[in-house]
Amino acid sequence: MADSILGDSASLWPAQEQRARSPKNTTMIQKILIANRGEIALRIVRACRELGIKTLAVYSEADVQSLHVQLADEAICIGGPRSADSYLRADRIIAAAEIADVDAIHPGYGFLSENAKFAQQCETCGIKFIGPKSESIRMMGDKAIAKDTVRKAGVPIVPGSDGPIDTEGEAVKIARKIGYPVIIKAVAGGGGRGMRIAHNDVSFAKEYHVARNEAEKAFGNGQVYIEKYIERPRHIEFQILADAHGHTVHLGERDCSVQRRHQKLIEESPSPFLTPSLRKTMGKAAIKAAVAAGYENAGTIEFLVDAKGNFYFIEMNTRIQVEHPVTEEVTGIDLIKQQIRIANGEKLGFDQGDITFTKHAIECRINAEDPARNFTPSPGTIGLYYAPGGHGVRVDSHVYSGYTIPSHYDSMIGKLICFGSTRKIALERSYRALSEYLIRGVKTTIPLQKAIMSDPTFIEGKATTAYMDDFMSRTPPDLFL
Ligand code: MV4
Repeated sequence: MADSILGDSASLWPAQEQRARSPKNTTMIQKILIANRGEIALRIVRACRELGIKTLAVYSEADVQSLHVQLADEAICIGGPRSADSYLRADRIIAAAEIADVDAIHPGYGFLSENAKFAQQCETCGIKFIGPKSESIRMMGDKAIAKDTVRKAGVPIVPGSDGPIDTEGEAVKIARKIGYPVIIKAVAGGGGRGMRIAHNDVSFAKEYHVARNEAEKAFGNGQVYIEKYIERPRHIEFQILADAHGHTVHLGERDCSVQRRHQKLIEESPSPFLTPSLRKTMGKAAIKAAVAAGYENAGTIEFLVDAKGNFYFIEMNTRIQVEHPVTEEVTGIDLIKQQIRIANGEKLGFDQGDITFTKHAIECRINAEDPARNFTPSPGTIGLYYAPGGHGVRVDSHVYSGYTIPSHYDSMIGKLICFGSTRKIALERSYRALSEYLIRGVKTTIPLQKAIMSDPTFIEGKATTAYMDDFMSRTPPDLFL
């Protein structure tokens, strides 16, 4: 703790007092291990506090001064700074869980959150994995099986191959039949990793082999499948909650079209593109997809939506997502608490008809990156840190003045969620809050996000997944200084 601006004591916050003020815990789950770091670890600590559940933080040597370590009831160091030596070490995490006698593990997002083997190990050890059954993770982790499963349930999918294609000859036949352009995707991929686009037979032959080799290297599974390439789609995903008693609801959509190289920069709900009738149709399809997967806990159904309003299932994410606060602010439902209650075996306390969408929310992911230099990561020590506040402003962040951003993890240092009764208010509030946000010592995406909040195309709700490339090419880099 020597390097922490919080001083020499273990924490500014005496755990004793926190425990004394905790509400009565009505769940069977008494203690949760948080197998993550950063803002999501802090988010989970906060939910547990309000539920009266004790928390165990696990952390790497690079995260000694992390807030989640300080705010948890207990903390165990599980290894070196590299993820592979700590947050990805299932064996050490389960050992920590057993030593500290926790009832459940919350995996957050990234790291082991969609690792079916880890979820299964938890199940075997009698520790609740706060997420779906390992079998659902395995099924949805194979993107070809996922598509086939939801297709059989009547959910529209992008036209393409029926499952993986193992020879170039067969693949090129299918590509011709689908019609170019086509996209080649890794069965074990997802989130944009391992995708190649082909415009004709010649480029297809090349991209098919590149895709297979990349997939083999990245995932240890070289299988690929083929889809019609949808040009300039919107990326719209539906939030699902499903309890262990066969009850599944959706909590509306998030429009995540503003991305760069598959890194989302801004997410919002409701989508400015969806009509009430399309929202209803897609929501029903999302529930069908989750039910087909035998899904339990919180999950996300990802769709591509074309300019005509055709929608296609592309994949399911079997974890809580970074952008979950957007849905929380629109619906008033705490998704992390719901995850814990579902893992505890409780019934959902509401029906689809009880869920109302009364607000508009916009989230900006604040990354320590330099947008003017091709988004190069900008790790280092934050000098002054001042977070915005006021009506309709939420900041989920683990950083503070004097915090050193480790270079070993992703560059997200916080999320700014602004909400109000209309999209216009959420936009104006986002611009205002971004202007108030001070983070000295490292470059951040804040100036870029301010520029987007004042860009007519974004303001008019016309952003597709092609928006960021277009915006960057028409905006001089000095606008982000
Ligand atoms: C596509 C596509 C076009 N056609 N599939 C990227 C993330 C991954 N989940 C799926 N992705 C895409 N799949 C077909 N058949 C375009 C993308 C895509 C994209 C999707 C969502 C958000 C941003 C994107 C940026 C480029 C490509």
